[in-house]
Amino acid sequence: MSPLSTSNSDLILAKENVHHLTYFPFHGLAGCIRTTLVLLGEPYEDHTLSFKEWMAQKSLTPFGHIPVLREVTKCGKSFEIAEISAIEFFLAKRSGNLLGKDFWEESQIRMFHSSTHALFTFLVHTVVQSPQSDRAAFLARFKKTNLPQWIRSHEKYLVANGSNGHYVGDQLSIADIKTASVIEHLINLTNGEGETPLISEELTPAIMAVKSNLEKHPQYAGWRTSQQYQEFTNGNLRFFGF
Ligand SMILES: N[C@@H](CCC(=O)N[C@@H](CS)C(=O)NCC(=O)O)C(=O)O
Repeated sequence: MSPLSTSNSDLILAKENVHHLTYFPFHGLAGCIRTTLVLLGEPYEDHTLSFKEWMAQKSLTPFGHIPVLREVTKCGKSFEIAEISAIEFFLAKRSGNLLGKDFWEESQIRMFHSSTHALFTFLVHTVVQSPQSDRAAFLARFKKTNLPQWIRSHEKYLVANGSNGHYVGDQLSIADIKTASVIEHLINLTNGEGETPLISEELTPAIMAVKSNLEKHPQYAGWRTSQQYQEFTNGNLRFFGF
């Protein structure tokens, strides 16, 4: 990867570029990226890897992890970008309207996004990386401390912004997409038998408004009812259990 020259920067902003996302066949940590790609409505190809295919490709990726986004321009030049947050902000900036109206709005959007990203990566990484024998204790602690703390603060800030389904102002941002893309997994995590639900229309209406607001978007609604979305949901339930 070489630093972008001005001309590369121009090339990368071209609307006809094809976005190629490589990840596993589940939502995992790629929900916000896939949602943003769907909302952009630009040419986009989703490449999923089995674990065997991944092991063969791991050393070829920038940091040995996926997702990785490859941007292919009309003239065949290709640019690669890795790291979830970097990809999300790359797409948000490229979209031209997911980072607020000014620097302060963007800073707040980054703050809310970062809080949700930290919560969800902590959950996914610990579930995947901790020994099976430690998982129940980890999940119990997550549901008792980390998740309620996130819910309390996010509900509070969303109410303060008027419970309009947005964190900042009255327009969709990458922070809204981030929350909307993790919420159904957090609900699955806390809605099992014998569990105490923590997120619902009654308990957290402002958080739920972020989800329902995004679901009004025809492209997103269409993707959620697609077979591919359902397959990724099934993959998530099999692999993570939420
Ligand atoms: N720091 C990376 C972490 C991404 C990550 O954890 N990816 C997991 C999948 S959810 C992965 O690549 N797992 C396979 C591996 O590490 O070999 C990012 O932000 O993109």
